[in-house]
Amino acid sequence: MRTTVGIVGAGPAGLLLARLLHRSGIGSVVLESRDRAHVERRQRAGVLEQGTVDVLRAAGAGERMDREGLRHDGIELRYRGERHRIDFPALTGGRSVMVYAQTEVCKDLVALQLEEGGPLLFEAEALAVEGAEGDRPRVRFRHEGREDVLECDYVVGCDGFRGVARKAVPAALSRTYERAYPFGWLGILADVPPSHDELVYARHDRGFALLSMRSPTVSRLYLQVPAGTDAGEWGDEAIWDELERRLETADDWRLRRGTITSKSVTPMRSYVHEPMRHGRLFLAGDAAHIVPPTGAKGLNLAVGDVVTFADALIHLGDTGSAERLDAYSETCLRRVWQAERFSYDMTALLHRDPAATPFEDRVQLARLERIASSRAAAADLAEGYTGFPLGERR
Ligand code: RFL
Ligand code: PHB
Repeated sequence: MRTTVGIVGAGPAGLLLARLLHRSGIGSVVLESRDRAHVERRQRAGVLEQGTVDVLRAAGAGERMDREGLRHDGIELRYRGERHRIDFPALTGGRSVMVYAQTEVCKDLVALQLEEGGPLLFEAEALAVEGAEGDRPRVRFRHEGREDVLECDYVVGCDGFRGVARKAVPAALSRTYERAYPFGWLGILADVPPSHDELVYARHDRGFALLSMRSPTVSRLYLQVPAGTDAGEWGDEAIWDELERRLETADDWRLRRGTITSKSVTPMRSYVHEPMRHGRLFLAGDAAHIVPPTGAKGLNLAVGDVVTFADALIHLGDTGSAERLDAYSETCLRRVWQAERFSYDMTALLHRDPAATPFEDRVQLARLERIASSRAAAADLAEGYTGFPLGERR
């Protein structure tokens, strides 16, 4: 099999890239190791930055998002029983975010790709990317019990943190930066209307809690738990009791309880692989970098990477100049590191570090008070949350 761009992985990065290329008349083949149902059901991100929303619309993939997504103009920070709203449009000159689940983004993109786009092969596991240094890179893969080779002009590794594409960068050329956190998130989905109309990020002496949502009738909530926690250790009532404690306010706000339909623990990690390009292999999304979910940045970063790649390839076709393609890694990494910093700061601001001293705990509260009392501090958070510019070039 032969194509212009071989895409490994049909998460949001791979699916959106295939769509962007298709709209510009560039051929691609997407290889995805899991089946369609798995890709469409994997519970993950919920918040789309303004820039991501604009990209999905421009790619002709925004119709259902605009109908069913929930525009959010702010978030609430909660600590010591106090509630403080961050007003995004007022602090950023009009920006907001959209709550529309990653599962739905993926469903929309899969449907469009199967209807209009190039091949999207499910249960096609990439085994290795080879020949990245030359001008005919290949993806070796297994599909329907047979091994096959996809020959390409370019390969984009969109195969997530545990994928194979990154392994094709020689160790001597790789630099990795990593931080593991001593806690994770226990996440639940529950059949109950959200208890607040905006997301609530709560810092509590017992640990962080987050109230989010998937729709007007489905809530998504998270609890900070020690690293290595098994979701099975937590009974449903214990989860609701703990959420109630951590989200408690001094006023008459109440948490609504409902049937829990899913329960899982996510470890928290910061990770960056540099460079994001090796020869004709380009890494995009979680294949190149991971952020802890506190800043809601992972999916949005993946979108930024593939937009940068697609723009650069289109520019090459239009002008003959490979300048943008050559600058891919550098262009992406500038935005990646801003998101890494923001996600790290949001995590430190809101989580209980078991090793923190009483002094550090007080500094954490002082940081929250600073955001609640200074427009400049609140604006910094609002700018970071609503997103850093997409595909920014020098
Ligand atoms: P994905 O989504 O991991 O997709 C990679 C795909 O590659 C496939 N694959 C392979 N295919 C073929 N051959 C192989 N050898 C392969 N190996 C792997 C996989 O099956 C998969 O389909 O990466 P991508 O596309 O880069 O997308 C990244 C996002 O999924 C991720 O950053 C976000 O989900 C992170 N994230 C959030 N991001 C946000 O922007 N906003 C949020 O609110 C947000 N909340 C979250 C999150 C991630 C979470 N978890 C579970 C990590 C909340 C949570 C709890
Ligand atoms: C979610 O709804 O899954 C979600 C929202 C905000 C975050 C992380 C996850 O920061």
